Amino acid sequence: MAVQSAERIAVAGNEIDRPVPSTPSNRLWGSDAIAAMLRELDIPYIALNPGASYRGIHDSLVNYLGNTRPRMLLCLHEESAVALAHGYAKVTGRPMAAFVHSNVGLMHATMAIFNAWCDRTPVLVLGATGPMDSTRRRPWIEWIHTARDQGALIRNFTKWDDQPASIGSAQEAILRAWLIANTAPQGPVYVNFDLALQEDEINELAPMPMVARHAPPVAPEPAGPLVRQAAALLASARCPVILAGRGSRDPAAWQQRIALAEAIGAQVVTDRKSGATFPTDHPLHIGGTAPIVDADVILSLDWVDLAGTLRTAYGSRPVAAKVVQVSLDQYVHNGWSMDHQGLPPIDAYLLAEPDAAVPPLLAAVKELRPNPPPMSEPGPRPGPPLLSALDEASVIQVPHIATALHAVLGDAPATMIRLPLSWADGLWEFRHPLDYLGTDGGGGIGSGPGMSVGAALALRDIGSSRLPVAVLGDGDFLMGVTALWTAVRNSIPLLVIVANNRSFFNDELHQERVALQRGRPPENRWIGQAIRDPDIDLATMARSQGCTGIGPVEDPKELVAAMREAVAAVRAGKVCVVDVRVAPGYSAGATAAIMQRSPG
Ligand SMILES: Cc1ncc(C[n+]2csc(CCOP(=O)(O)OP(=O)(O)O)c2C)c(N)n1
Ligand SMILES: [Mg+2]
Repeated sequence: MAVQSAERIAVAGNEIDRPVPSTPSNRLWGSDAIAAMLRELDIPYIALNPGASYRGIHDSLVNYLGNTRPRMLLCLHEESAVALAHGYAKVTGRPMAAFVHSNVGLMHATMAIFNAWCDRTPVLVLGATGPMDSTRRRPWIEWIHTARDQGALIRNFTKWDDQPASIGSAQEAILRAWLIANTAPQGPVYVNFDLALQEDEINELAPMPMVARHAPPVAPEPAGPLVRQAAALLASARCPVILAGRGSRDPAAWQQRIALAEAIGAQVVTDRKSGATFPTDHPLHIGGTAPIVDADVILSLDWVDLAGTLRTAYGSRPVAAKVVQVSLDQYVHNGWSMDHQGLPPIDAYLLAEPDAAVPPLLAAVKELRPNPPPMSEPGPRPGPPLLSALDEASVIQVPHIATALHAVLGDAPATMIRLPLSWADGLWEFRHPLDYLGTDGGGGIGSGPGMSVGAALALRDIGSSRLPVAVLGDGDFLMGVTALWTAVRNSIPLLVIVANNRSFFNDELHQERVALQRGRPPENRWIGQAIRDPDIDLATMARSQGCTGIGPVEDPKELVAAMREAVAAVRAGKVCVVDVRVAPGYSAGATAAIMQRSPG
């Protein structure tokens, strides 16, 4: 078949990169059967950076499947490709795929895979190698494309990987990987395709595994006696606390969590690492972990680092409260990474997903305690500075970003996809599970732009009217900035606000702390940290990729106008970046000083 150039068709901002049809032919290649399996699973997208190791499958995706279901999302870096898939799954709870080139592409992708692993988020990572048959290798290049055990690069932070040796086993591997990724605790998986397997001609498409008979298992309910034991503790608690950790985006599960807290009058603590799991403006929601030490019963709903949180509250004293743990997490602890965190004392252990455990717990609690305790009036809560603060301030502080965005958005729904370390609790209320999506999981910066694009893509595809907003640190933005090109290319509306303190500032604080401990000059903290001289023009970086770029905004009085322009651009379908030069400093004390305290 003659090689034809692809036609680029832009249709309603959604359908691009449509290939010219191939001449009908009976000839088939192994990669066609592999691509057909991806179609069978109805995988919507493959974020990728190309490479010759998977040129066979690349051809099949374009010329056999017509670049639809799955559709390619070209990324400028493999780390963005996986981060994009991570962000997508954060919204949908279901994986999309990311394809990375042999060895080197996977090496680029490793941090993003680690992030997805620690965030217990499903991503189907696909890769390639070989040919494993050395007699078939092209000189040099196919030797450096081949590793004896490529999956070893990421095996310690994936749930499963495989390198299938036949088409039948490749199809089964994709299906198995899909199932494992989708089963709680969710996580990334890796399937690696031999180049020869992809490029060998095949006679026919053998019958494929029946996807309908391989549905991901339904989340198991915790055992009845354990539910009753935990419910007895909760129902008789005088001062219960719920630590609402990892949770789904399901609004029904959200309501059940609220009902359980109200049924026992529990104070509820949420975690910025996890997405929104409880309404932050609910009278029972408490900012910070202070009430833990007074609790007589603590219910952890898959709280990240329960042992560490208890240790912070109790110090070296024994944990006085009874502890109920609801988590499946130990199923993925493997001993390589310590992301299993400390070992907490537990009095009732419900080995279940919180979404599956809360309804039976609620039912059992209601039987034991039909009348919920009265709810006390909410105390004063911190809120963003008043609008007038923007007229009075001489420099922009991070909380002013919330003030300006509030002023422009009013009550219009938004999804805060990411928030930086400098974002204080109370600056934004979360009233729905899609109001906030949590952090990167593995602490790997540079993930912010890619994850934001993936989440914004998912929000677009589910038809959400929410404004997709990511507030990113400048360091995070700069490491992953080229992910934004993929958003522009694919008409994915997104607002990125860079809280630009022109520094890897978190680490300036570390240097300051160390210097103070050692009696050395803390004023040197910026050396090797500040991103200045030259200052980087972030708005130009954004514009160079086709985004709307606004800023640098340095005057607090100009912040609302900048946000207004940005929100209008995103509502018109654009990717917009606002470079907000913020004061370098985000100690809790400094932030608290400019926050207003509003009654309830
Ligand atoms: C890949 C990676 N490299 C380095 C770090 C260490 N680190 C943690 S926070 C941080 C600074 C982040 O800078 P920025 O995004 O600008 O946020 P800021 O602290 O300035 O608010 C760094 C370098 C990391 N977490 N991940
Ligand atoms: Mg910074």
